[in-house]
Amino acid sequence: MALWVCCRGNRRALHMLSRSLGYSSGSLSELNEPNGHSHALVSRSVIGAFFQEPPLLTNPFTQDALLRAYLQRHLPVQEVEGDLLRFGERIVTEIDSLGRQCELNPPRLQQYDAWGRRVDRIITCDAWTRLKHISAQEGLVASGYERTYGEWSRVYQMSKIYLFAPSSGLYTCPLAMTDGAAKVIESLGLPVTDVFVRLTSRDEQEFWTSGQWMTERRGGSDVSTGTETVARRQQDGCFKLYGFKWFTSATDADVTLTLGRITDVHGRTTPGSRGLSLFLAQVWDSHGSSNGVEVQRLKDKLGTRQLPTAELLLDGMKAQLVSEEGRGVASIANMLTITRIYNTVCAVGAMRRMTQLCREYSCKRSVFGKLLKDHPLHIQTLSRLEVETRAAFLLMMEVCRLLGREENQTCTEKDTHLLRLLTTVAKLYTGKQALCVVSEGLEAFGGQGYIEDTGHPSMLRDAQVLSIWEGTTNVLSLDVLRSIEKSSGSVLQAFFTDVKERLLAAGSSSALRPAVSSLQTSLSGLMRFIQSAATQPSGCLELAARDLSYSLARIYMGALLVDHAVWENAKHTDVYAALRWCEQDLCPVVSRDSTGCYDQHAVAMDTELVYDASLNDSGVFD
Ligand code: UCC
Repeated sequence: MALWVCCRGNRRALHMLSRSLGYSSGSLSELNEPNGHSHALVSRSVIGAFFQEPPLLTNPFTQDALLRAYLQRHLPVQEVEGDLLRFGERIVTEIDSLGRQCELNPPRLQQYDAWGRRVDRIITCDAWTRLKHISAQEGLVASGYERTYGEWSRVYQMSKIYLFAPSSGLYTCPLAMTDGAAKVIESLGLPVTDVFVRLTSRDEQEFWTSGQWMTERRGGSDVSTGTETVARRQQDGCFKLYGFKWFTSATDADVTLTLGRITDVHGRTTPGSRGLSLFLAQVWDSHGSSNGVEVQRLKDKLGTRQLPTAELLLDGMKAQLVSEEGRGVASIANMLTITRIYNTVCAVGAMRRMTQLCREYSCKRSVFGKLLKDHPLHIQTLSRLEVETRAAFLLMMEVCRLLGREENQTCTEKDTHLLRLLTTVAKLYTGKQALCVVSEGLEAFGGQGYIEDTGHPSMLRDAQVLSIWEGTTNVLSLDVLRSIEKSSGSVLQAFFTDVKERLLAAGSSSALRPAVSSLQTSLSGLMRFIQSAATQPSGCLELAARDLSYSLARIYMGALLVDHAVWENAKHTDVYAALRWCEQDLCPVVSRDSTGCYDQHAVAMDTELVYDASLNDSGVFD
C-alpha cells in the first residue's frame, strides 16, 4: 500500500516516521527539500520520490581552465587546442566507459588448455584492446617522438595523457613503459628500428607495447642487490634469461626491457649494480606463444585491477643485450625518467578529474536547504583541493617542458640539471598529493563516495599505487640525494638560480608580495640548511631526505604559481592560488631541523617509540 505523507508543517512527525522507517537525518532533509522545494511526497515507505542526480563527466579539456591558460601562454597553436577539444569529447563519449569496463572485467589467467597443455594465456577484455587501439590512433606515445611541435611536443603529448589517464582504465601504465622503452632505444641509439617503429606507431595493428620488468623477490627497491636473473650467452650472440620476476605490470606487452646478470664461462655472475645488464625481449610471438616465459599467477592487488600484473618465471627467455655489460641500471634510468613522469601526469590527472567531478556535483547536490556550492565550508575544502591541483599541474608541465627541450636539443645545462632533479621531486610529491586530493574528494560526495558502483572508490584504490610503484617516496627521496651527489650539487644550484629568477620577475607585483616574501625566506633557509648539512656526516642528510624533497617541491611549486600569476593574461584567481599555496610551511626541512629531529638522539628515540612494545629495558629486541 502506498503511503503518502505530506511533509509541510509536520517536521517532527515526519522525523519520527522516517526514523521508524530507517532513514537517517540526512535523508530526512532530502525528504523535506528535494531540489530546493519546500515539500515532497514519499510514495512508498522505503523508496521515496527523491533520487540524487549523479556527478556528470563533461569535456575535461573545456573544464580545465589552467590547462587551457597554460597552453594559451606557451603553445598557442590552434590545431593543438582543436585536437584536445575533440579528444576531450571522445573521452566523455567513448573512452570513459571503456576504462570502466576494464575495472569491471579484470584480466584473468588461463594456464592450461582443455587438453592439459600449458598455455599461460592472459585474457583481457575487449575494452582493454580497444584502449590500445585508441592509444595508437591518438598518437599517445607517437606524438612524443614525431616532435611536430618541437620542444613543446612533450607538453602536447602529456596534455593528452593527462586528460586520458583518469578514464583510461590504467592503459596509461603500458603506455608509460612503451614510451620509456622507446626513449631507451632512441637515447642509446639501439639498432632495433623495427621495434622502435612499432612502439611509436599510430597504426593500431602495428602498435606494440612494452613492459618494464625490474622487480624480483629480493628487490623491489633494491634492484642492484636483489636481481637474481641470469643471462646465458648463446652461440648466435643472443642471451637466454633464467629467473623469477615478481611484479611485472601489463604483462600482455609485446616486448619488454629487463635486467639480468651475464654469467661467465664458469657460470658465475658479478654481484651488485656492476653485474646488471639490460635486455630487450619479445614476450609473445604472433600466435600468442610465449618466449620462454611461464606466467605463475596474476597479482591480487588493492587497485589497478584493470592491469594484468604477474609473477613470471623466465625459463630460457631469448633476449638481446641492449646496454653495455654492467650498465643495466644506468641504461634503464631513461625508462625510469619517463615512467616517473607518467606517474606524475597520472597523479595530477586524477586530482584534476576529482576536482572537476566535485565541482560539478556541488552545483546539483542540495543539503541543509541549499546547494553544496552555497555552503562556504564545502567550497573552502574544494578550493584547497584546487590549490593543490594547480600547484601539481604546473610542476608536472614544467617537467614535461624540460623533457621536450632536452629531446629537441634546446636544453641549457641548467635545464638538464632541473629535469634530473624535478622528475624525482615531482613523482614523489604528486604521488602523495593525489592520494590526499582523491580521498578528500570522495568525502565531498558523502556516503556515495564510498559506494562501488558509482565508480569513484576505484579512483582511490588506483591513486594508492602512485606513491609506491616506480620508487616509493623514501626511495625517491634518496634519489634526490643521488642526483645532488652525482652532479656535485649542480642540480641544487640550478634549482636556486631558477627559483630566484622567477621570484625576481614577480618582485614588482604588490598583490603577490606575501607569497614572494615567504618563498624568499624559505629559499634562504633551505640554502643555509644545505650549507650546514654539507659539513655533517652523510647520515644526517639521509635522515632529512624526505623533508628536503618536500621542501624542494613546495618551494618550486610556489615559484611556478607565482610565475603563472604574473603572466599578462593571468586572472586574480591565479594570484589567489599562489598566495594560498605559500601560506603553508614551504620548507619543512628547516622547521623540522630546528626541532632536532635529524639528530642522533632523535634516531634513538624514534627507534624506541616505534618498537616500544618489543624492546626490553636494555634496548634489545625481546
Ligand atoms: O617496474 C615496475 C612496474 C612498472 C609500471 C610502470 C608504470 C608506471 C607509470 C604509471 C602511470 C599510471 S615497478 C619497478 C620500479 N622500480 C623502481 O623504480 C626501482 C626503485 N629503486 C631505485 O630507483 C634505486 O634507487 C635504483 C634501482 C636506481 C638503485 O640502483 P643502484 O644501482 O644501487 O644505484 P646507483 O649505483 O646509484 O646507480 C647506478 C647508475 C648510476 O649511473 P653511473 O653509473 O653512470 O654513475 C646512477 O647515476 O644509475 C644511475 N641512476 C640514475 N640516472 C640511478 N637512478 C637514476 C635516475 N633516477 N636517473 C638517472
